[in-house]
Amino acid sequence: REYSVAILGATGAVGTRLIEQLEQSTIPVKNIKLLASSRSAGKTLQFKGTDVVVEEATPESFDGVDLVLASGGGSVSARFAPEAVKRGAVVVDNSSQWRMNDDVPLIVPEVNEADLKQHQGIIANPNCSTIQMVVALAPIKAKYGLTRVIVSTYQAASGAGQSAWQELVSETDAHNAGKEMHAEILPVKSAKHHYPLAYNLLPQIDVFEEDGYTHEEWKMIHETKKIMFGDKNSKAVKVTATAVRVPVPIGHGETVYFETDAGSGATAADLQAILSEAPGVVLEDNPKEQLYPQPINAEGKRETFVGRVRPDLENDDSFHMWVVSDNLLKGAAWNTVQIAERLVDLDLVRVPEGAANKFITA
Ligand code: 11C
Repeated sequence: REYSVAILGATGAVGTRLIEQLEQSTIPVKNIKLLASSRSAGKTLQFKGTDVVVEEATPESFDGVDLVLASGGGSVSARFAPEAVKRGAVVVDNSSQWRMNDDVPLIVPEVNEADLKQHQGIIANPNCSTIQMVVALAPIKAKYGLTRVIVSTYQAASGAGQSAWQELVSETDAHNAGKEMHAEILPVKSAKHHYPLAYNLLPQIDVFEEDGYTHEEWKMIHETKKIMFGDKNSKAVKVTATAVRVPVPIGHGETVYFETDAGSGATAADLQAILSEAPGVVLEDNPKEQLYPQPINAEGKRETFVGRVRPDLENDDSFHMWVVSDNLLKGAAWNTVQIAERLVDLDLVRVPEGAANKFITA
C-alpha cells in the first residue's frame, strides 16, 4: 500500500524537518500535500527533489489523504485534526492539543508502541522535553522500577519556534556589536514581560499556572505519567520538573534524578549497560576522557544521548544522569515520522468505524 500524506504546518522549524524526515523514512508516499496558514500559502518547498506549492489548509484539504503529520500548533490541530479524521485520515499530531484526551495515545515508539493499537484516528506526539527523558528512563524502569523523578531542563531557543531562535541570534549579534538587546517573544509571546535570552537564562517556559509551576513543567509531569504508567495522574511514580530556557539554538539538556524500586540493587554500571543497548539511546559516559553528551553534537541526530550516570551519594537505589537530544528531531519531527512508520508497519493507518465522532466538539 502507498499513502497519500499531508503535512500541516509545513513551513515552520518542525514542519521543514517533518518534510526531511519523511523523505528519509521507509513510508511509501504516493503523493504529498504541504499545508499551512494563508500567510505561508503559495511558497514553494521541495519533496524528494520535486517542487511542491504550499496550500492554505481547509477542511477539504484532507479529502483523499491517508496520513496527516501535524505541527501547526494547538489551535490549528484543534480545528483540523477532527476534520481530517472525519475524512478517513489518521493524524499524528505534534501539538499539545490532544495529548491528554483518553482516546488519544501519546506515543514514544521506544517506550509504549503497543498503545498505538488503541488509536481512534489521532495519535499525539509528546512534548520534546518529555520524549528524551522517557527514552532514557524506560529501559531502566523495565528492569529496576521507577518511583520518583526530579528533572531540571536546559531547553534550547528553537523549542519556542523559529522566531524565538531568530530572536536569540539577533540579541547575540546586538550584544556583540555593543547595542541594546531587544526581546519581544521569550519567555513566551503572550506574557506581560519579555527578557533577552542571549547571555542569560530564563526559568520560565510557557505560562505560569496558579500553583507556581509553568505549563511546560506540568506537561512533563502529566505526559511522563501517561506514557510510562498509562495514566496522567498515576500515583505509582512521583514526578516534578523545573524547566529553564538556555541560550542554545538546538538541543535540550536535562539533569534527571530518579529513584528505582527500594532494594532494586541497581548500580551505575548496571544502568550504563542497559542504556548502552537501549533502543534510541547512545551512551556517552566516560568522565576520565571528558566524554558526555552536548547539544552541539546532538544536533541533526535522531538519538537521545545519555551520560554522567552516577549514584546519588545519600539516597539508596537513586541515581543522576544527563540527557541530551535534538528537540526538533527526536523531540518533534523524527518522533512524529517514527510513529507514522510504526503505524504503516503495523497496518494501523485506518480510522476505526465510528471513531471520527469522538473528536467533534461543536
Ligand atoms: C519548548 N518544549 O521548548 C517546548 C516546545 O508542547 O510540543 C514544545 C511544545 C509542545 O518551548
